[in-house]
Amino acid sequence: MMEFSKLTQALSDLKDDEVLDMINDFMKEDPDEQRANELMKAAQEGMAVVGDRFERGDYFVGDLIFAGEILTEVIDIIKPAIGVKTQQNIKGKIVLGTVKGDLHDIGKNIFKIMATAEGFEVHDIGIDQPVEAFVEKVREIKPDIMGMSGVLTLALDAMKMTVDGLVEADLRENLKVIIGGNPVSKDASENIGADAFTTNAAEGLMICKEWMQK
Ligand code: B12
Repeated sequence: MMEFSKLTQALSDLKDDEVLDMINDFMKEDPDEQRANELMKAAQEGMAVVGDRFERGDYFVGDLIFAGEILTEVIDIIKPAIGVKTQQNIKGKIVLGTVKGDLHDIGKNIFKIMATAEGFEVHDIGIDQPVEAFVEKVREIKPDIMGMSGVLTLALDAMKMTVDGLVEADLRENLKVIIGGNPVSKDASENIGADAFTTNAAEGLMICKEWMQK
């Protein structure tokens, strides 16, 4: 059985071979969705340590890049476990993207894998997306939900501007907005004008499913 704390440790120490060996062994356990989500949490904690070490000057940008590459490989391997198709056949549409100024996309991609597997039609517009890109996609697709991702503190301003842009374009009504990423909080969510916030993709998915059932 995988010990999640060991994964957090190996990832934060950037021991790529060790991490990948652990992940491959984990997949042999035939993990259910809950175990896969626990693994995601452990990986997220490992990335937080990487971030802290970067802030302290022990790690450099190259280390952030490397950590991102390791986690992307991890997600690729565990995709079958986190993207488990259910019988629910939800028909909702989601427009998803990382907001202007922010290039981080691993968390967004995790949410996309989970939501797609759950039956949502996800339109991912990518990273560093300006207000107009979200507004145009919402106008075109007429989604039930718009998801914004961002891990920089600055992303919160971009999220607010994006919601303001939707209001200006008269597209905010009949649309649920959820924000995700490290800096989001209840206060930030209220200030941005979102309907929900989360720092956990599985929780975000649950919120979206509840919205569709109403
Ligand atoms: C990897 C990484 C990078 C990689 C990103 C690679 C990639 N493809 O994404 C690279 C090297 C590109 C990078 C660059 C930079 N980074 Co960086 N990075 C990180 C790091 C270590 C991990 C991020 C990550 O992937 N976390 C793991 C994922 C799984 O977690 P998550 O994003 O929170 O996502 C989860 C949930 O939040 C949720 N979720 C996320 N989005 C959404 C959306 C929706 C709709 C929903 C429902 C859910 C959801 O689901 C996910 C799974 O549960 C963080 C540290 C940290 N604490 O996060 C720093 C961090 C975010 N980076 C930081 C910095 C400073 C930078 C740079 C400025 C460095 C530099 N000097 O160049 C640049 C900025 C580039 C830019 N303009 O965006 C700072 C930000 C500080 C701040 N307060 O703003 C951090 C916090 C590190 C630190 N402690 O200093 N970075």
